[in-house]
This record gives sequence, structure tokens and C-alpha cells, in this order.
Amino acid sequence: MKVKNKETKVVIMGSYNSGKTTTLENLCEKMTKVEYNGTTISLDYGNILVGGKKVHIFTTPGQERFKFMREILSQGLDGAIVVIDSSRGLTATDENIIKRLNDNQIPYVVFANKQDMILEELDLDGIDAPIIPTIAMKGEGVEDGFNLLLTLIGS
Ligand SMILES: Nc1nc2c(ncn2[C@@H]2O[C@H](COP(=O)(O)OP(=O)(O)O)[C@@H](O)[C@H]2O)c(=O)[nH]1
Ligand SMILES: [Mg+2]
Repeated sequence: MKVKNKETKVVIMGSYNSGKTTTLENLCEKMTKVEYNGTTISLDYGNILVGGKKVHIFTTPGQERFKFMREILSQGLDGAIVVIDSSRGLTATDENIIKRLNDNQIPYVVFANKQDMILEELDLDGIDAPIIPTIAMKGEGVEDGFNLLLTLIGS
């Protein structure tokens, strides 16, 4: 999906149930939700204005069988947010996503979400990107993390 020049496209990625939709809901005043197939595939989209500039935000389905959708959504993207469920830890899907972002030199930040549910300290040392602790449900850390991403993107 392409967006107009001078507009920014951000994709929120991460495993199933990590808090991507909740994060987007937090970021958007108005959200249009497109459901393709009830609870199995759902793609969220919203846009917000930052300093007069439009930022389009998508979330991608986390399940491995929807990898093709992540690839479609990744075309022309300016930056990404990887939302991790800190109570579960880094999944293989998260690792794949991070590798792809690194390989393609796409600016991204990691939201270590569900900070309210952490049982033990996560080892995220291998990640070469800013890690922002968030509680998407309460909106904690979300806006700051998003603004940091926009700085990385340079928009
Ligand atoms: N405890 C807790 N639950 C959260 C947080 N963020 C999201 N959730 C819950 O986790 C579940 C999955 O969130 P959702 O945004 O739908 O995940 P998605 O599958 O990645 O889009 C929902 O029940 C949310 O209410 C958080 O920071 N803390
Ligand atoms: Mg979702």
C-alpha cells in the first residue's frame, strides 16, 4: 500500500496478542478498522497528524501464516514499531521481524509492552534499536516511543 509523497508510513509489528492494536488505538484519535475475516485476520489502520504532516499507521497480523501480509505492508514503509509481549518474551516471529528490519535498514523502535505483567527481566541485549517500556493498555510510554521513532525517521 503506497502513501503520498511527504507522508509517513509506519507499521506496527509483533507477535499475536502483544498489544499492537491497543498501541494503535492509543495513538489515533480516529481509527478505521478493516476486518477481513472475523477474528482470524484483522488489519488495523489509522492516521494522525504530526506537525501538520500525515502519518499512516498499520498493524500487521502476528501469526506466521500471515507473513505474506507483513511483506505487502512493508513496501514503502518509513519506520516500524515492534511490539513485544514482555510477559512472554521475544518470540521467533519477533526475531524474524527484527532481522528483516535490520537487513532492510528500516528505522524502528521496540515497545517492551505489558510492563505491568513482567515476571522476570527480559534479555533484549541483542536488539540494536531503542527499547521503550510500555503499558499500551494505559497509554504509558506509547507517545514518547512514537515520537522517538519519528525522530529516527527524520520526519
Ligand atoms: N496487561 C496488559 N495487557 C495489555 C497491554 N496492552 C495490551 N494488552 C491486552 O493484550 C491483549 C492483546 O492486545 P491487542 O492490542 O489486541 O494485541 P494484538 O494482537 O497485538 O493486536 C488485549 O486483551 C489487550 O487488552 C498492557 O500493556 N498490559
Ligand atoms: Mg490486533
